Amino acid sequence: MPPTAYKTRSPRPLPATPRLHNHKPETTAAMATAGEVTCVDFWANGFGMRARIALRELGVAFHYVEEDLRVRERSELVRRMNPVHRSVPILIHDGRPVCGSVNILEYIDEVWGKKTTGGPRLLPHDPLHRAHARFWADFVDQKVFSTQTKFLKSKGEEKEVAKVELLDQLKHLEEVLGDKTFFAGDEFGFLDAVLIPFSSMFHGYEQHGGFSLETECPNLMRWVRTCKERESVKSILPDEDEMYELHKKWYGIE
Ligand SMILES: N[C@@H](CCC(=O)N[C@@H](CS)C(=O)NCC(=O)O)C(=O)O
Repeated sequence: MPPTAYKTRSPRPLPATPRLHNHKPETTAAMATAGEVTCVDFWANGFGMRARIALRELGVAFHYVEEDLRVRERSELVRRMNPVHRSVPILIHDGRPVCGSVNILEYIDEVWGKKTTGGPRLLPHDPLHRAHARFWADFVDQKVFSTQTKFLKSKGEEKEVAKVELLDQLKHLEEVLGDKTFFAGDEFGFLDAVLIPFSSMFHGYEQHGGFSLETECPNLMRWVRTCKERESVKSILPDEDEMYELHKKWYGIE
């Protein structure tokens, strides 16, 4: 079910001054048609990093509003724009919200991706490749994310089981990537944007599990390094130590 606020014909305007503007709208001609774009997110939210990376990849200027997830209560803006889940990221385009990170990526691609002019776009042109990209994106959300949570939350035998499961899932992705530069080939795209935020926890995985991802998944680690050369990724991914420290607090890891 779409968020009810989406159905509102005349949404209430956003606060005149969002609380934090990390990404000042740029003013090139290519960006003039973007309209008013705001991304509400928390700096360490892997789901939201996807949206922010995609906006940067497609050169869409946007305002950034930080929603501090360390605080229990959700802001009025989040409750109003995503009343169903009260989660971030939320992309607000000309006052109307789009929720759910994968849904947001598809929206960004439909609105700002260059389908016909050969410019940057996220989803592959070929329908079968598009279906594969969506399949593996779902795998990341349904499998990798929940295994990551289990791995970080658990101790002893349960943690060992989750570790094996997580490595197994990462090896699946390693295989899907193969020796390609990016998941869809030579161009950074949808599945790259979906997965690369998880790499900010790879260091945490290694610390927590006592393994080396360079040894276990060399292709994936090469891909991480290549992605991190991109301005879009470099500017959005947080420091890996800070990420792990935050997760340690969240999950009570000693
Ligand atoms: N499936 C959603 C998941 C978003 C989500 O779960 N966001 C969490 C942070 S990881 C959130 O905002 N939680 C609200 C809260 O903690 O109060 C997406 O892809 O956007």
